[in-house]
Amino acid sequence: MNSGEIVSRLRELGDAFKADLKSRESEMDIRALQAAYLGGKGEVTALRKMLGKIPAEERRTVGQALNDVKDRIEKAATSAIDILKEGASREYLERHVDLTLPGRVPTVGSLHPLSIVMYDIVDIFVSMGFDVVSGPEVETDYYNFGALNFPDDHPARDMQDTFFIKEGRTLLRTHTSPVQVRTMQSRSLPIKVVAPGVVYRRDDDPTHSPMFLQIEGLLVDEGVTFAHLKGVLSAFIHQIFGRDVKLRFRPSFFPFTEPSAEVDIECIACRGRGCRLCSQSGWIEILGSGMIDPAVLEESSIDPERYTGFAFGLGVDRIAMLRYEGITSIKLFYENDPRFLGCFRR
Ligand code: 2NL
Repeated sequence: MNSGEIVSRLRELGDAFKADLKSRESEMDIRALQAAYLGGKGEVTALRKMLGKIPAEERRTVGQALNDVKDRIEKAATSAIDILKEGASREYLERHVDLTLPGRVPTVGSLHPLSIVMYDIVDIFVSMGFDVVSGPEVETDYYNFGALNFPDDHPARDMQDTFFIKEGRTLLRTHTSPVQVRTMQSRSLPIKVVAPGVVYRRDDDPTHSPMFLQIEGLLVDEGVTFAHLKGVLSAFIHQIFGRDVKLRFRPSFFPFTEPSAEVDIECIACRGRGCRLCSQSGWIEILGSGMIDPAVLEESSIDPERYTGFAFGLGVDRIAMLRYEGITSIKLFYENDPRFLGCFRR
């Protein structure tokens, strides 16, 4: 064969490969065909072996034709395989996926109802200039009871009511008041803070959970009176429950405040006429408050002759149950059933 014949045979082989490809239906078949053309026993290789016998000045052209045919065959094989794969995946999709079905809407999380209510309450006090403080959940007897004027034989100090870690020494805080005590002992006056957080008591029934959320507030300055307490707490209640809700301050007792008052609102379910929610009284208790007992100020090195203050505490779960009427058990807030949690949007 002369070099012209070799070149034209190589062209024919390229065309023949393309024609042969049409009858191949798998990647393996295509690769086998490619090997038959380009492999050691293939005709292209046989032609390459003639390269040594042709005149030196013609080798370049023949060599080029050899490279071209190798290139054509490889490219044709690869593109045939790509087309096969694409067809297979489309066929697979059509067989297994119904493209006419509507898309799935991704589920979006939401704040826990107690977090919503907690943030709303905190926001109101922040707007009145209160700072937000926090502290440990495992406390000492001193910060939880001692510094707050609890007598040694107070029932809250009993194993029945408090989770003790070391009897009489460390415990799970039963209110967020220890945070207020720590604040009085570390900050300079005046002090105006709220302490939101989780607290623990040995209670477990439809209206009590062993772990629940509380917010306490504390304001200490010169010249603070019960009128300031009434003003701040009235403003708070009107923002949470609406401008025209009726409220009353009812005398009460706490070891750490004197005088003390509980704040009730007119029952939101019966508007004061009396129903099951308010135990026929027409009123619902919202929070406890009072003027900080001079002994409590003194314990934290604040001079009660110069400074006075008020404090208050409220259960977030209670407020949430009133806001979202129809929640009959506090347990729903802690079971984290997504069907329940999905009902609340801020
Ligand atoms: C309630 C009542 C209250 C306080 C908490 C307090 C804190 C300090 C000093 C004085 Cl450091 N008082 N806190 C005062 C009155 C009532 O909570 O029923 N909470 C759910």
